[in-house]
Order: sequence, then structure tokens, then C-alpha cells
Amino acid sequence: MAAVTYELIKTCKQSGARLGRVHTPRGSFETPMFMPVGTMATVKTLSPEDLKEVGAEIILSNTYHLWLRPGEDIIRQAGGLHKFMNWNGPILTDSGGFQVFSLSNLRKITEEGVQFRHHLSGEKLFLSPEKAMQIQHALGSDIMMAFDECPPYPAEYEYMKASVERTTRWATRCLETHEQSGQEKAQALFGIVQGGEYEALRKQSANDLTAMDFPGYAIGGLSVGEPKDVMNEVLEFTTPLLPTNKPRYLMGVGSPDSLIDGAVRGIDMFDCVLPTRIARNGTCMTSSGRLVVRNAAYASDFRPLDEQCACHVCRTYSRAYIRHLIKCEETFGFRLTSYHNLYFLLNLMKRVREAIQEDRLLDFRAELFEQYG
Ligand code: PRF
Ligand code: ZN
Repeated sequence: MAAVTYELIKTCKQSGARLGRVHTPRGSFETPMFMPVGTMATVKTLSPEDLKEVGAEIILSNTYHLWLRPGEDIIRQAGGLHKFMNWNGPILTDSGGFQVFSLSNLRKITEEGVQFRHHLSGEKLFLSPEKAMQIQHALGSDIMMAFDECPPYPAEYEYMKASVERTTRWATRCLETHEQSGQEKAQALFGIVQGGEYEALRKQSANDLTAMDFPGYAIGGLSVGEPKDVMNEVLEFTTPLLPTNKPRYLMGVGSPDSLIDGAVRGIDMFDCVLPTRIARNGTCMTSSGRLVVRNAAYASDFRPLDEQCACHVCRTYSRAYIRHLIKCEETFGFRLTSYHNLYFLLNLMKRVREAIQEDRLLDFRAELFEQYG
């Protein structure tokens, strides 16, 4: 039995979205699900207890950052990432592929891997499929991601084709490293479908990766600057290429509208820094759209961030108070907005699951878009 399995509960008759359950060695969660991002082994400003309170059931962390600091040996010595950070629920780790491309300078891609310079110190570093797997084995995440290349948008067809083929060869090397590690019952490895906006390349990527029988598949290379309708179109022709008995994960997507649009196209898992990142610059997700609580308009507004939200922050603190804290750069202010934004998104996913259960996800989508603006 694989470390991670997927159970399809039902398909929404109105939208085609899937209600399911993912089983991991550290518990199960219902899908569609959003994963908060804990890059540095912390979801910024929040404790594991807060994460449980806002409804997080699985979190994401990053191979790239934890490899550089504190280094995977220290996390191995701690007994793995779960113990190190005191989060006992499932953890998914990204492979570092994407972070190398988005953060580092002067990278050079070869068949062997990626050579690059540290985004802060300038130190010369090298990441390969084997290295990315060794680090993820040391971290002990429940779901590990294959090492891939996420090309920029737009990329020429010929470049994308060569890149997709290399990403597939890298996935084979990740799988071989995983099979030799003896960790197959404890940790699952997901493949990542690439191919940009090119249908033929998504097809090639999905066919080659599904032949390798990963326990789950991600769709990478989206939300990299392409228009929204391009992303939706790519999802429309890509998810049908993936097996129905495995989870599908759309990487790096987390705006409320995109979560629903992804679910409608058969996506089960999402992650994004968006809710926590915008929280730290004073922007809140609410049922009537984004609210920039740091704006002067809220200086003496004693209503909650979102009058329809039942979270602890909305039941306790005012816009005026939170605006004051954020204007003063008080860390408590960032904590309050982060808490609310994650509660808001995780609650949205819960409502999406209820709507799927009741075959009315398109109605729910219309209502939400109407209100959200
Ligand atoms: N690959 C990996 N991580 C990612 C992406 C990807 O393509 C994306 C794309 N939005 C986000 N995170 N490994
Ligand atoms: Zn709230």
C-alpha cells in the first residue's frame, strides 16, 4: 500500500468537481483542500495551535529554504520536520525546483541538475533530483514533490518541449532515489506535470508521468503570469489526462476565485503564500472582496474585518485596532490578519466541499463571485 492514497467520495453533478479524502501516515483530510505555506518551518506569525484552530489539516514547507537554513541534518537530528516544528499533521514539501527558479540568481540548468547562487549570500550551490530527494527524506514529509523545472511564461514551444522532457527524466531519477531509500511506506512522492500552455506538451508530460504510477500528481507551471482564462483552459485539458483514483494538486494557486475555478476542473489540493503574504501588508480576504485594513478609511471603523466571518479575530478585534497595529508594524497585527485570512480560505474550502456534496458548486460559485466582486 502506498504511503498516500485517495478516496473519491463523490463528483458534483452540477460542476464535475470532486469531493474526496486523502489518507496519509499522519492522518486524512477532505478535498478540495488548501494548504497554508510554512516555508521556514513556520506559517509566518502562527503557532501550530493557531493552525489547528483556523482549520488547517495539511501544511506545505520548502526543501530549498530548509536545506539552506538550518540544513537538513539538524532537522533529521530533531527527528524530522514534524517534531522540529511541533506540527503533527500531514506535511507536503515542495522539491526546491520552483524556488531555485524564482529566488536564485545566475542559474545554469544541465541534465545533472541546477547550479545557482544563494539568493542572499551569493554562495555557489547545486540541486539535483537525487539531492532534492535526500533532503526531503531527511525532512520526513508525508508528501514529497519531484524535482522539476518551472519555465517562465511565456516560453517558446521548443524550449518548453526540451524542459518537459528533462523534467520527466528528473522525475524518473527522483522515483529511483525514492525506491532505493526504503521510505516508500512512510513518504509518498508526487509527480509534477509541466508543459506551459501547450496542450501537446501537457499530454506528453501527463502520459509519461502517469506511466510511472506516482501516488499523486501536481500541475505545475501555472499561475506564473499567464491570463486567468489560459490557466482554466490548461486545467480543462490537463486534469482529464490524470488518473481519477489519485489526488491532483495545483501548485501555487490561492485566490478565492481560482480555488473554485480549480475545483470545478477537478483539482483536489492547492497551496499559496497569498493569504499570509497579503496579510502581512495589511490586506484581508473577506466575503465582499479584499479589504485593505491599513487604509485611513478604517481608522475609526470598529466593525470586524469581515462581518460574515466567525473566526476568533473577527469575534474579538476591530478594523480600527488592527489598522493601528499594522500601521505601527506591531507583529500582533500581522498575526491577526494572517489568522483571519487563513480561516477565511479554509472555511471557503469547507463551503466548497459542502456545495459539491449537494451538487451545487456552480450556484455557490455564482453567489460568491457576486458578493466577492
Ligand atoms: N513546480 C514546483 N513548485 C511550484 C510550481 C511548479 O511549477 C509552481 C507554479 N505555480 C508553484 N510552486 N516544484
Ligand atoms: Zn475572521
